[in-house]
Amino acid sequence: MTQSPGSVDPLTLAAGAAEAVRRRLRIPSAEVALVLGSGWSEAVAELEVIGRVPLAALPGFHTPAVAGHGGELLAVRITGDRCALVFTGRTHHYEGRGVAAVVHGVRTAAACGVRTVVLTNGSGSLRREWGPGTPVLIRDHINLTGVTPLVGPRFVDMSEAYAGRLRDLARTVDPSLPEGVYVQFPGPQYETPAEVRMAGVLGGDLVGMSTVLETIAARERGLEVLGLSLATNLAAGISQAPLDHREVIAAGQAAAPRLRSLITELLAVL
Ligand code: 8IG
Repeated sequence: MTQSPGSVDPLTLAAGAAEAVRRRLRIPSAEVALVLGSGWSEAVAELEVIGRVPLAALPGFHTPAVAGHGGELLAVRITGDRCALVFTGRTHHYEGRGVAAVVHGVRTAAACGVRTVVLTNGSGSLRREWGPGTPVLIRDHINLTGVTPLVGPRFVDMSEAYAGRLRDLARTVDPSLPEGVYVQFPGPQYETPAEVRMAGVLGGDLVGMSTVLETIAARERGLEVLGLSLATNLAAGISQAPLDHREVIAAGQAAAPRLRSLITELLAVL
């Protein structure tokens, strides 16, 4: 029987999942994990896949519910004997499985020995100049979900949640990458125009429904985080057009060649 996060201690569940990952993927170790969000599924197309397992076959994982998200864990070769773990989809907070389920991938990666996690997502942009298909480095975040994956006196430092060192490395690969503040809303409904204006007043540049809780869990485990957001639409009220998830998928497809080289070159330098 597959245990669900919540019924056992989350770190014990992650340790068990990591054991299953090592057994199923037959890789000695991985230093980097990559989580593919909306619009990013094509980004690993150039990488050599050396192992794959359905997420649902690993303790504590579920098949992601969102169109455009995959449901596998891949092992890809970076260079020589260096490997990365790639989660082709994620569990979102709005799926209602609880916060521990949302961050189980990050905790499992940490239990596999990963030191660096690359979290990608699709987002709505508050900046007109970051039109659909613009990749943006996440400099900082604002958690508007009202929840946290941490329980108890875990006073984790979040003053550099997204490592400046990794953002600098990303800019060696693509100097044109802008930086912004990502605001996680609970979803699954998109924002009202008033909520988007609020996010802007608070200092946000991008709005989305993921990543922030995973970053918190990653920092608690001591992982360095690189956040990459693909602005797939202008946020509600920035553009007058209604939002449509198909637009998200189309923006990802249009940006695919750029995202492919970005991810391939990035993994080589991380
Ligand atoms: I893709 O405009 C994508 N995800 N909250 N708002 C929120 N999430 C998103 C959006 C958006 N676009």
